[in-house]
Amino acid sequence: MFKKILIANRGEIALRIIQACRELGIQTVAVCSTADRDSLHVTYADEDVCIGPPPSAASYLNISSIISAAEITGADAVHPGYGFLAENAHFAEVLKECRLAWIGPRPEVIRAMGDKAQARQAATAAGVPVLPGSREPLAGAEEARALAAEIGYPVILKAAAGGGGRGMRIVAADSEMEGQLATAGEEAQKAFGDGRIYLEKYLVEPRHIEFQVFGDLHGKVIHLGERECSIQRRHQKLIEESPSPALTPELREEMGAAAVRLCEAVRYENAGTIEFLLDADGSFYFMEMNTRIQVEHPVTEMVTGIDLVKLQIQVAAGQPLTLASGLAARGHAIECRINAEHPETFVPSPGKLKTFHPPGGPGTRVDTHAYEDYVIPPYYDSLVAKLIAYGSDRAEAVARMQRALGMFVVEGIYTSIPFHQRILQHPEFIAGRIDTGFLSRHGFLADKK
Ligand code: MV4
Repeated sequence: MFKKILIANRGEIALRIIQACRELGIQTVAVCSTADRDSLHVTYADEDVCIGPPPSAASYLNISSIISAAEITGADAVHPGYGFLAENAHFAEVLKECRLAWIGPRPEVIRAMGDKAQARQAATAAGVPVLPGSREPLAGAEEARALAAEIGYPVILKAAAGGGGRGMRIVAADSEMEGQLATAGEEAQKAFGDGRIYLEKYLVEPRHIEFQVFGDLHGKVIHLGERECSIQRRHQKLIEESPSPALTPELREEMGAAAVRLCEAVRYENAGTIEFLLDADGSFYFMEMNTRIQVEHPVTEMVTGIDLVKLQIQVAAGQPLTLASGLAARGHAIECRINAEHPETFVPSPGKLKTFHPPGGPGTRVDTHAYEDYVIPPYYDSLVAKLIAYGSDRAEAVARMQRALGMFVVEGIYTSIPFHQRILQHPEFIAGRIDTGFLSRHGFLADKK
């Protein structure tokens, strides 16, 4: 087992990794920017190293500073968390060259799945359903128009180097194709330094359902059930839950088996997520793979009873997986992401937490790095806390979430708590009738003056 892990991240996930390390008897090294010196991940780590000024590019994305921090503290492994360098294949490679263990999948797999067109090909080869579309990135507008005519409009253009909704364009008709393809290519080139675009049939208001997968270093792959993540705004998830109200046991088994097949085909190691779109008729299609632990991992932990972050560390150290796929999940878990932002305009609201009382009580979990008098810096994402409610069934989880949101007191900044309260009391949400069109259809995104 590792003796000392450097955590290449900040905020709640850095703290979450420290909790896992402490339970495993592993020493921890925090890294921080000068804006994060008073952050709890620094307070709780056994050692800490300042790696640069506030902008992420100069600190949490600064590979040479992070590797120097690992070397001077004698760490033997690095956990990347999510975001920042978590899906940077180059970082994983450099660590290995420095004899530091990487708590994540092999760099080749990170790179292959990071190319969304290549990931689509891998899914097809593994017999996992994908939406009708291009096998290779598009060569030009002629090819795009011919393919779209064959598939039928609407279609969607996606950046091969994108993911998570960045650089997407919906094309409703042939007359729009040439212009949209040019814009998509320019945007992708600017954002990712890679202008390659592929095309798919566009599904209208599908559900977003993702499977938690795990691979060990000995070739075993399992899945740990799904998360329903349809409540999103601008491709940022706001509420996640497990299990999905939309899946039957049969569909769960079929989708889980497909997720495992793809991971086996690429010899996947460590924690990962296979994202699917689920159509209203029960058809599912591979969308993309995330090669990291995700923000919403706690809902899977609550219904499976498995500590996914500890499992990541154990698997990276070579321990074999002893769990079986699709083990019986128990009960229901919902997560609300509490952001430092105005609940109606979504304008970021950094600043000092004058009051901070997270709720407790039965079936309630709060993952946060915040505390009273903590100052949320303006440089990073706006996540202040993840509130997770667990119940024996969905109705109990919803009731507990409503109760916990009402008892969560934050003063000094705006938060998304009131926004979550409105969603949690909506009859369609309570009935589980949610899809990616839910927020706009029910007026949750309407501009308020
Ligand atoms: C789609 C789609 C419909 N059809 N692809 C958004 C996030 C990124 N991972 C891909 N996304 C979508 N891809 C096809 N072929 C609809 C979305 C989408 C979406 C997906 C999940 C949750 C919210 C969404 C909101 C708008 C669009």
